[in-house]
Amino acid sequence: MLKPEIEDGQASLADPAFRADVVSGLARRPRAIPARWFYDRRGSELFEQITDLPEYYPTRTETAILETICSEVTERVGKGRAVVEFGSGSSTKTPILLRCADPSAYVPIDISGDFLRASTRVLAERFPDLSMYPVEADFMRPIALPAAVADSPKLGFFPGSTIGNMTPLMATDLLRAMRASLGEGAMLLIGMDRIKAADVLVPAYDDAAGVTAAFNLNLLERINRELCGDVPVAAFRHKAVWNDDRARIEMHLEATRDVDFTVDGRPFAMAAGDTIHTENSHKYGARDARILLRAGGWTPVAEWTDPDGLFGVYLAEA
Ligand code: AVJ
Repeated sequence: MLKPEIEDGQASLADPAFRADVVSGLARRPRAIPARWFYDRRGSELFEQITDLPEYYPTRTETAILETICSEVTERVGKGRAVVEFGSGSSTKTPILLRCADPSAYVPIDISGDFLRASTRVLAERFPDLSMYPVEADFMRPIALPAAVADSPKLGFFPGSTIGNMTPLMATDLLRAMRASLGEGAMLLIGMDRIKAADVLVPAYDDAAGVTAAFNLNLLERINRELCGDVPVAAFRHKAVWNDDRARIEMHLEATRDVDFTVDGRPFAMAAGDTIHTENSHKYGARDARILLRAGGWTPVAEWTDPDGLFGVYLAEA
């Protein structure tokens, strides 16, 4: 999920989809802006810092699991599959899999062509003999994979608990789309963060050093930078709450006083205590994960966790 941002995020380059999501998200109740907009250059840097925080266990835990299980995964799926990664593959987890799975090809899929090209270039230096076919596409919809990998069985790779950003409805849609994209005989290796005590979960999203707060607040700064906004960022505070009913961490930006501001020339008002919902991070127990996979058209065949049961990695077949 760590993304090498290319452009500088100047106002002239505002993405029309960002504009539309922000304007409609601020107009709706409850206010909500999709989490994907966190990742401009600054947001990607801050996310990288989050992954090193003592409180943020997911990245280091999943990386350790993948290192431990990689040869077992290869035994189960067989060598020579085409590895298809959903996301641009700029994390440190991709090389772990590519090193041991001995794939016939590597196909990273990402909606941002810039991220995709940058991370593929970095990986190509490390794996000069591996054919790589980056695909610029929205992986929420079924994708036609490059003809060069048509005859190889596929191993889908979706690490990072990125699926946790989606509601279960969106997540099952995505799993079905992945199944359709990967075709007959495909397998899927996917990471999902587990449900655990709120006093472990909440600090992971509200760290003592304030990095996650800066990450969340950067969304407002990005709005000001790219959408000609005048949001008074200092009047907002980062909030992370565990929603036990929906088994998810929610991040919000809460107005600490009444505020008026404009974005893209449109006026908005918030009262003290009003929030903008900026992220969901759903957590799945092992059974929940299996049910989610089955609902998405996949049959779970193996699962692994760390010694503390913090994070789950699942292997499923189409
Ligand atoms: C990249 C979506 C997996 O939900 O844990 C980290 C993003 N947000 N801290 C997560 C995130 C706040 C992260 N994912």
